[in-house]
Amino acid sequence: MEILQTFLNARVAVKVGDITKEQVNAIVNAANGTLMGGGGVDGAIHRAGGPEILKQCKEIRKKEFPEGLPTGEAVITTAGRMPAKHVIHTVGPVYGRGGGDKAELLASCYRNCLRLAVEHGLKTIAFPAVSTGIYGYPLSEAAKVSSETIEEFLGSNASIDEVRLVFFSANDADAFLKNQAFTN
Ligand code: AR6
Repeated sequence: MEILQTFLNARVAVKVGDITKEQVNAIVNAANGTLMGGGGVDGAIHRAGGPEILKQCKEIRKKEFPEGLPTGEAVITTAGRMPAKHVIHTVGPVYGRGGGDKAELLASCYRNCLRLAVEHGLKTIAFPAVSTGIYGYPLSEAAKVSSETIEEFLGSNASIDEVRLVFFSANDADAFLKNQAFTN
């Protein structure tokens, strides 16, 4: 599917599609703290990428996060059989659960994924709409948080060439485009 719109001198592109098919250095997974897979985009990524992803997730749990990956943080694995090279797994906030600043946690997801990409020398990264499915974060609110966070990050980091925002439906992409806060 083609690009619907670009922002920030085409360093950000918005499209509709299945993120497991994206040809980028890394795709982001909207995971949960167990890193053991799940429904939504998480299920699709593990199915498309094959068992090597879960194997590496288990290693990460054992070595680095025995209690689970905290909300807002991110880790990187292979993408297995998918066209992308890596999967960056992040855990978005559950909307409406507990206290804390949901927007700040969602911003941390985007920031930590981008930071990991930079640390691994990756130049292109595709994001799904983290937290806006099973975790219930309204897309209109998430659009503002993700766009502001991405713009701030790209403004201070020249090494990322493209951030692709991949929505599962045209409706979701439209909601994003109406509510995003990119300055150009
Ligand atoms: N490509 C792109 N976007 C997708 C795809 C796909 N193949 N599949 C779904 N989406 P969700 P969350 C969209 O629920 O809200 C899992 O069980 C979807 O339409 O996948 O962060 C995890 O294990 C929505 O816009 O993630 C966690 O337990 C967006 O991806 C929990 O769900 C995110 O929806 C995480 O919930």
